[in-house]
Amino acid sequence: MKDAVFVSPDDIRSAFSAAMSAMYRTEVPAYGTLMDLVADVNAATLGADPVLRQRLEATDSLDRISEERHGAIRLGTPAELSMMRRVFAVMGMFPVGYYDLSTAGVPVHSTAFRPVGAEALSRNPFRVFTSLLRIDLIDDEMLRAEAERILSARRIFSDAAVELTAKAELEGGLGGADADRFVAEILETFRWHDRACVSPEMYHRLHQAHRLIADVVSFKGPHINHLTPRTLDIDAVQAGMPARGIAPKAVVEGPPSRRCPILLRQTSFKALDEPVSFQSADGGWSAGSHTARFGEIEERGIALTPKGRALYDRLLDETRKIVRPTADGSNAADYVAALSKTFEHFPDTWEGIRAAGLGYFTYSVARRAELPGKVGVSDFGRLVAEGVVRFDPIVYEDFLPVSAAGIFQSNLGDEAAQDFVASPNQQRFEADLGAAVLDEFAHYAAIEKASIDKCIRHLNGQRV
Ligand code: OOG
Ligand code: NI
Repeated sequence: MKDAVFVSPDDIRSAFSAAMSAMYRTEVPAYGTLMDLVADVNAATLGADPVLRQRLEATDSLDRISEERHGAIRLGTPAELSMMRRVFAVMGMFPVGYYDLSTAGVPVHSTAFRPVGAEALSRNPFRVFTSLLRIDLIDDEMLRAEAERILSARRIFSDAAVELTAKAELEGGLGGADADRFVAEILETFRWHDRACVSPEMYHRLHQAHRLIADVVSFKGPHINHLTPRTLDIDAVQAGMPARGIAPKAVVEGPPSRRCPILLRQTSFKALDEPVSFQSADGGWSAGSHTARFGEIEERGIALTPKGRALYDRLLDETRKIVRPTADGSNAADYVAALSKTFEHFPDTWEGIRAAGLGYFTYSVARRAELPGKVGVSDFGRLVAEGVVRFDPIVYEDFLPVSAAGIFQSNLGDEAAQDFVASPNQQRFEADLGAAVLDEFAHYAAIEKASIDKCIRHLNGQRV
């Protein structure tokens, strides 16, 4: 008989996220410094705000507040992407959303592998923003063929990683010893290799085509390029970086600082120039450097409905027409001022956001009440106003393409901005992935609807 005592995918994900964190801190010491700063800022924020502390105690596990929430990798081939999908599924992470970054001058398209469902997210929300190189966007045909040849020769997963993934699929999970081995084997795929697998000349040609192409093609595997803990005060961390000897990117991406946080705010320290060696045709090694790895922080707010998202996109667009943040930070203050001003048009109370249909909420019964008849969805406005039903924002768990592009750009070297013709190709991405990506809006809407249905059942049952 098969041993059916499987480790839960949530636990495998937690073990994996912890192992990545430990590895990345030793690989990139500046990242450890950032983690310390985040922990200090979070402790100070909680100390100054007992209400926030109480709320987090009730809804989150407070002791995990500063742990990593996401990381990112860049893959080279469809086969790598579809295998990565199978690997992440073992950890309860599924592809949500499609992000086309070609519009922003970055030759990739992406998805986020993440846990779905409130339960899994609360156990551990770790996600991996995963990009696939758009090799079709390399103009130089010879170079494209060379890049394809180099990529097709590499194996980014160990044999044991592939076997354990297949075993998990076949048997429906992994037992304790297998789960441990799985995490250790998968970790290898994300490890940094300071020996490039191309010659200095090839690296240079790839780099000329786009820095990101060099990053994907020149190495043995898709090294984790950043990890991102959650902060309770992103502006304080941004401001505190220079004093700890780390250089922040010019501006915080996303919405401005608000009373009611929306979507996602992110910033990072700039990628480090790291020593690597290249192998020449004669077999010798020569020293060089490569810039790819950094540390990031995130602060999350409410998930927006398509209507709320359209308003967000419009206001961001308007801001960027007034001031476009430059890479050197010289107009950062003007940008922040313009952003705050433009976003005055986005309601900044939870009830304002709810009443305008801009955000997703969960609803719950706040108090017993005498109700005149059977309650339905149409009564919700009134029940909320009367305080019978309370509502809480649903946290945004996904990413923002303009922000992601800003993060990419500032870490590829700021002169790297380049134009590609916008060419979203979700169908192609899904074919390469071997599955459709989940629709983020449908996901939040379903969580909201389930909470409303539960309330209605509760209220109607209570009335009898
Ligand atoms: C990914 C950049 C996007 C985010 O948080 O938006 C990202 C990358 O640089 O590979 O991680
Ligand atoms: Ni990121």
